[in-house]
Formats: sequence, C-alpha cells, structure tokens
Amino acid sequence: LSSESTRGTRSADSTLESRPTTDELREWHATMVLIREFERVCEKRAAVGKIPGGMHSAAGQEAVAVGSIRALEPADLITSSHRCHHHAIAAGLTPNEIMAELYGKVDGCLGGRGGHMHIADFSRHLYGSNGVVGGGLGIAVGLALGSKVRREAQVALAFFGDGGASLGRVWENVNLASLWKLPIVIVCENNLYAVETHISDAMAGESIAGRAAGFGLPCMTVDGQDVLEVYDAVRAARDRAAADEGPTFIEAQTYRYDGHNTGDQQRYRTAAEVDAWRLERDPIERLRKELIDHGALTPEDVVQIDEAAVGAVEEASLFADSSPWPDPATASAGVTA
Ligand SMILES: Cc1ncc(C[n+]2csc(CCOP(=O)(O)OP(=O)(O)O)c2C)c(N)n1
Ligand SMILES: [Mg+2]
Repeated sequence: LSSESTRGTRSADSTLESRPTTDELREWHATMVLIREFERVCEKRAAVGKIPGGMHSAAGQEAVAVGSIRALEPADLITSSHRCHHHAIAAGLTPNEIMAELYGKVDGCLGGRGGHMHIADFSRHLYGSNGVVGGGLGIAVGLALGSKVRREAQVALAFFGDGGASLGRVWENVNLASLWKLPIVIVCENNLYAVETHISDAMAGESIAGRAAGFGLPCMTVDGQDVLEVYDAVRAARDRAAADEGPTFIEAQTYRYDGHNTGDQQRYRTAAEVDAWRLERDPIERLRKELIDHGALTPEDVVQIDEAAVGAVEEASLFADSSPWPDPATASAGVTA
C-alpha cells in the first residue's frame, strides 16, 4: 500500500500489446481495496458530522479511477469531479492528507481550506475535485491546450459523470477538444444516476458515447467494472493524444454502491439492484479472482491486503482527528482585493 503514485510504470517504448506486470496488478488491487475501505470509513465519519458538508462516496467505481490513472505517464494531468476520493487515492495522495482535508484540518492536502469538493495536489498533477458538475472537463481542456501550445507531451485526463453528459458546458468542451485536436482523454463515469434521476429519465439518444461521436472524435464504451478494460482503453487513448492525434471519449459503465451523498435515503432504487451489481460485477472481486486464479495472490495475501487497508484508514482517521484546525487569522492568506 505504497502512497507513491505508480503512474507510468511501463517503459516509454512499451507497445499497446504489452500487459501490466503481475506486481502492477497486485498494486492496482491493493489500491482499489484501499479506496473501498476509505469510502466505507468516510461514510461513517460524514454521518456523525466529522466531515463538514457531507461527501460523495465512490465505492463501486474504483476500477474506473485505477484503470484510467495507471494508464498515464507521470507528467500527465488529471481533473476530477465532485465524486473524487477514488481519483485522489489513485493519483497518489495519501489517506492521511485526504482525510485531514475532508475534516477541514490543517494537515489536509490544501491546509483544510478546500474540503471534499476541492481535493487537489498540483505536485501530483491532480487539478482538483470540483463542485460544478462537468467543471473539471473545462479545466482539463485548458491544461491540454497549454500542453499543446508549449509542445509538451503532457496528456490531460478528465472525469465527469452521466449527469454531466446532459450539460451544455460538457459538450462545448468536447467540441473544442476535438476541433483543436487537444491531447486529452475524456472519461465519463456513467454510474446510471445523477442524484436521484436514472439516466433513462434524463437522456435522449442511444448512449453517452453515441452523443460524443457527433463531435468527430473516437468514442467508445467500456466495462468500468473491469480494471484491465478501462486501462487498455485509456492507455490507447493516451498514446493517441501523446502522438498529437487528438482526444478520445470513453464512457465507462459503472455503479455507485452508496447513496448520492451523505444522508441519501435511496428511495429511487431497490436494494436488489445494488446487490446485483455488488455480487455480479464488483471490480475488486473480479480482479482478486483473476489474480488468485493465476497464482498471483493467495488467500493469505488477501487477508493481509484487507488488514493493511483497514490499518491505513484507521490511521488516517486518527491523523485527521488530531490535526489542528487552520488558524482563522490565515483565512484570507493569498487573497488579494
Ligand atoms: C452545474 C451544477 N448543476 C447541478 C449541481 C448539483 N449536483 C451535484 S451532483 C449532481 C449529479 C451529478 O451526477 P453525475 O454527473 O452523474 O455524477 P455522479 O454524482 O453520479 O458521480 C448534481 C445535479 C451542481 N453541483 N453543479
Ligand atoms: Mg452519475
């Protein structure tokens, strides 16, 4: 459970055919387990008011974040959405600094001034979670434009949700990305719901990827519960973008296990629907089974990985609890009139 990002673990001359190593897959699995445990504990901490304003859990969507971010090279750039902890952990932020930020404490990644919807760390190239639905995509388009103008090989990766796919702002940015052939990979995490609204009640047309195709860029749909399928699609898209061949749009079909945000009573879906996704398509169980079947993980390893995740998140909670509040006198530091 290294806190170091393992982005770009493949050699620069790797081909599309090359597969992640067993060690890499083991790290992906451990990171997904850590995300799941982080969300489990955060839900509890938010429910008792430790996380002011509540939060949006990404439990169930781990493979989208890990598969996408592991397909990047270290210099690449990421923007997130309001549902963001899986992106932040996959990008290499530690549970301690994320948890302290969620609590609003001084040891958080932004000194406790950002909170859940402003988790960022420019040193790890994470340009923020975002309370504006679809807002991160606009920032990523700007990052990709900057990279192209400077002739740097940095690719931007943007995440947004199916609800964002019904916003004009999202398509304005997809249009510009395609028109200007920007080095960007656009990942829509289609978890079927925008707050309480099922996608079938909100969206005309066949699919989100189908909509995107109208903007003249390669578009595809992937199984977002299959980390390798996500990785392959994003890696190919990343390679295209780095070769100055323009953007790619990827719709990753996924599912959130928890409510939309803290306190959601979930009257808009059945427990049976949630259980079916958990039992039949869980991204961690799938990868775990594959690794065990191939002798890359033992049942003892699994116990140890689960325990390590519990320990790391327990430590993060203690760390956040004991971290001081920011000094009110510094509240406007850096703000100019
Ligand atoms: C511009 C804007 N409109 C509305 C909201 C309120 N809002 C917050 S999350 C959300 C639903 C987003 O759904 P989706 O894009 O599918 O992401 P998910 O929550 O499923 O991850 C809405 C409507 C907002 N934050 N920003
Ligand atoms: Mg959604």
